[in-house]
Amino acid sequence: MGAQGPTEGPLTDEELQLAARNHGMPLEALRYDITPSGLHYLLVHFDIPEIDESSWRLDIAGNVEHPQSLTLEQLRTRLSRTLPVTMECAGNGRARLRPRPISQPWLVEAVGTAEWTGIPLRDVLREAGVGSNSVEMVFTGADHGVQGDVEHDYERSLPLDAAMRPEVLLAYEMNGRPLEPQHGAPLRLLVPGWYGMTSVKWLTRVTLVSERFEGYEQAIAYRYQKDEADPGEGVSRMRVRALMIPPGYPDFLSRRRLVEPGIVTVRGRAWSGNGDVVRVEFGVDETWTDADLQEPVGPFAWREWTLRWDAAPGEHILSCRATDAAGYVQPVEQPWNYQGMGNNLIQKVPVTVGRS
Ligand SMILES: Nc1nc2c(c(=O)[nH]1)N[C@H]1C(S)=C(S)[C@@H](COP(=O)(O)O)O[C@H]1N2
Ligand SMILES: [Mo]
Repeated sequence: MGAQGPTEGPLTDEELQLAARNHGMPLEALRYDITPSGLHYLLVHFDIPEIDESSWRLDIAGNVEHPQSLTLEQLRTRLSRTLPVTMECAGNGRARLRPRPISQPWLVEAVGTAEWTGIPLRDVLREAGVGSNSVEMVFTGADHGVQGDVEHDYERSLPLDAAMRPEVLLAYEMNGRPLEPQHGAPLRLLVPGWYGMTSVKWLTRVTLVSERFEGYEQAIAYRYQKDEADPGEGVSRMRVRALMIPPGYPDFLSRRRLVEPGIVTVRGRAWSGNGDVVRVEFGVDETWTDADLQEPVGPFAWREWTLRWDAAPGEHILSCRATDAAGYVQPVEQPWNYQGMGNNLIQKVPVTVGRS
């Protein structure tokens, strides 16, 4: 159970076990503005906890003037907000790295967009009264386990300014239905624009603290590190990324794509945690053309892109690359970090056009 270093070897039993519990979004589901709940990606570190909703409470604790212990009913009767939000796992793309960090072996599909309903966290906090020397909020989930030899509840923190943004929700519905067990029932944190680890599921407590939180999932995991000894930098907002629906149809086992020659409309989605995506380029064998962009699904959600491609017979490599409003562009060459975090290398899809 100790930390395992990156490997060049074949997939391990541990990775297979994680891959069978968690799942990505099949790329053809990029066709939906809002990902049907069952197709949304899933990542659970430990076990899905068993929670009795009638005795469950959300505690607002620590450095607050009026500590609270709220029932689900009390939360549900407050003024709610519904937001479409694109969420991506910070480890997306990890399994393509060489050497490969050992963890959930995502390829590119750890993403989804759901319509989340909940109450703005800041409304609850303003009522509780944030103590003047608070610097961070710590969010505690009901799940518990061991990672890197450290036993802990799943806990993450946010600086006050990030936590008090109006789009940060205490969410109790996903796509118009009560949260399902695997997505954090009865209540989860939802932090639009940030990688998924921030959005703590099975939330039981929000604690206002006057010092930086140093828990495992904050200070050890989710860091951009050069190597094991490097303290690194905390992972936060989602890096810009575009994905395409692989065109044509697949070979069952290899999933290699077969495409008929002629005009093919290629479609995909692009998103960023640093403002709107402003450009998507589509590449055929490294010749790039600008794609057409549709309106974003929401201020914190992906936008569709399309391109008409005249598919010539032969073998081709298709790729796509997005640029965001902050000026970030996806890398064409593989960057690397020790935990395999925030890897937004361009997607490449090999296709065979015409029967060989
Ligand atoms: N309590 C708790 N919250 C959690 C996790 C977890 O294991 N436990 N996983 C996190 C990670 S790493 C991601 S990517 C998202 C995934 O959310 P989803 O499974 O609803 O897509 O939840 C985050 N919140
Ligand atoms: Mo994640």
